[in-house]
Amino acid sequence: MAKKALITGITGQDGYHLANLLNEKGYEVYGIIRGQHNPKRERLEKEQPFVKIIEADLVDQSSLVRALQTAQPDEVYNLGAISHVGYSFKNPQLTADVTGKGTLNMLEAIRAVGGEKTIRFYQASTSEMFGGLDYNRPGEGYNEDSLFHPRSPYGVAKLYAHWITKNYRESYGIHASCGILFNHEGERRGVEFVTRKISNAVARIKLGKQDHIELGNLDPKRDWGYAGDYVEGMWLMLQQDKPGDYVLATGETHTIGEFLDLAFKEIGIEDWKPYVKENPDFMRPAEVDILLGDPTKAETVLGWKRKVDFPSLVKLMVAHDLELEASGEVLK
Ligand code: NAP
Ligand code: F7E
Repeated sequence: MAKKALITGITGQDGYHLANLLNEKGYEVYGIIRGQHNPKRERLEKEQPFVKIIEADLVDQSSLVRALQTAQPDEVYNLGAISHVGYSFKNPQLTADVTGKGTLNMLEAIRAVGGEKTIRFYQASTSEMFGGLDYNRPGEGYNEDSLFHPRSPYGVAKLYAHWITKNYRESYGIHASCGILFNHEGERRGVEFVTRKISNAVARIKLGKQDHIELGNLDPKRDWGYAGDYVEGMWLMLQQDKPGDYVLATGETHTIGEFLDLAFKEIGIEDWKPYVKENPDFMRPAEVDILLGDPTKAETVLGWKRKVDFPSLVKLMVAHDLELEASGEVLK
């Protein structure tokens, strides 16, 4: 019998990669779509027709109960969230409801259908919970034992989701694991995130469709990996006999300036400064200055390792956007 998986956040970057991975592994894949006319539904139906769509919303627990009753999943991957840090400052209560309490709603739905012993649960935790104040393990990278100090409503909501997942593991014996994932990017990254914003702008500049890009703070450093590698780690967590928490990261950190260097070099431009304008609208009330992860536990216990390195990541994103922009297709 094929295993069954239910994914929240199926229309997001990770949902796309994870659905493909599980499909390749022979899973029956169910995906939750929210909204009465979600514009991303058409694309999902076209690109991933194997996904069985269920209409539900993380803020509506009754809809999650029905989704579980329909899918009868062996595994639930909770990727759905308000995931943009800047947006979370503008909509903090919505972020708490979706990103924080949405996780509780799903865990309670699992209890409501009596799935504590039969359903394995993955929670999409984040490096944003660490907050980037480099006082924990200076220079060594955050690991599963590092202190948390979230710096945004998003980070705080994710920390609640992280701890309620651990609490339900300890209280009700649910096989629930948290992947503490550092930034991961790729050709399906939303254009509201800095890497995709840059790769897309670089492609458009090359094709003469725009002449500059407006960005906020260029100094922060991030541990950037490729999303396709990270969904493999999510799946591995749920295949372990025991649940646990794992950092997935590359162990390297780079500034936005370094991303710009490599991206502009792909179109033959050595000095990007004339093409980049500072715009305070993209700055945040509190910034996470540096994120660097230590994936030793995932590498040792899960046998997980990222395959795509930083220069290859930038290259693949720019190449993808050059093709997309040249084709005239609308960026979705
Ligand atoms: P993403 O592209 O922003 O996707 C977020 C998904 O959540 C979308 O499918 C969105 O649906 C869905 N969603 C939003 N509100 C919802 C609601 N009320 N009910 C149900 N679904 C809802 O995010 P991602 O990059 O794929 O990340 C996946 C998860 O990992 C997120 O939880 C994110 O916070 C977390 N994470 C991401 C990273 C990273 O670097 N990418 C790192 C650590 C953790 P719509 O399409 O309808 O808006
Ligand atoms: O910002 C700076 C910005 O929005 C990265 C999410 O997936 O990863 C992501 O969160 C950095 C920040 O990602 C612009 O201030 C400058 O320092 O691409 P981002 P993020 O905030 O790191 C974590 C791990 C998650 O969990 C989140 O869900 O870039 N920056 N100028 C800018 N950022 C944006 N978005 N736009 C700019 O114009």
